[in-house]
Amino acid sequence: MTERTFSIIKPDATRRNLTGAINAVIEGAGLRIVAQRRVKLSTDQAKKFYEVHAERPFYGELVEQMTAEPVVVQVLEGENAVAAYREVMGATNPEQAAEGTIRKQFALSIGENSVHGSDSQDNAKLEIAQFFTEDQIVG
Ligand code: DAT
Ligand code: MG
Repeated sequence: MTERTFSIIKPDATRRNLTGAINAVIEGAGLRIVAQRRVKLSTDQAKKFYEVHAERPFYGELVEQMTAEPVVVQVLEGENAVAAYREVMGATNPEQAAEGTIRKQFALSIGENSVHGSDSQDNAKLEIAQFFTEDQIVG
């Protein structure tokens, strides 16, 4: 089924000029970038986005990293896009990420792991709505 997922190219990657290289992996996996914008997240935006992790010990560091430099927010579309993007992203910890995945190739650490991708269709819808209106998504 064709569906959409939400992606963020994180500050560690934009800082190293890796937006194009990461987009090439995304497109190579058959996902279409149907919306994309570069944005500097505010602390409030980053806190809200990662609210589910608020009680975790790494939450403060995560919010700091996500607001340190601009990010690129994206909507990706394709066959089973949520699962397909999680697969091409690789494991959260880059040491455990499979060969050829974005995190294996580009991540610096478990915290600075280059990309975010939604973990379910429900979360994809909620995350997309935090950054894009329907008319900004051109499939
Ligand atoms: P994912 O981004 O693979 O969905 P997650 O939702 O569990 O992973 O965590 C969100 C982000 O929080 C993750 O991309 C990086 C950071 N993070 C997770 N676990 C961490 C840890 N043990 N130490 C530092 N940062 C961590
Ligand atoms: Mg997650």
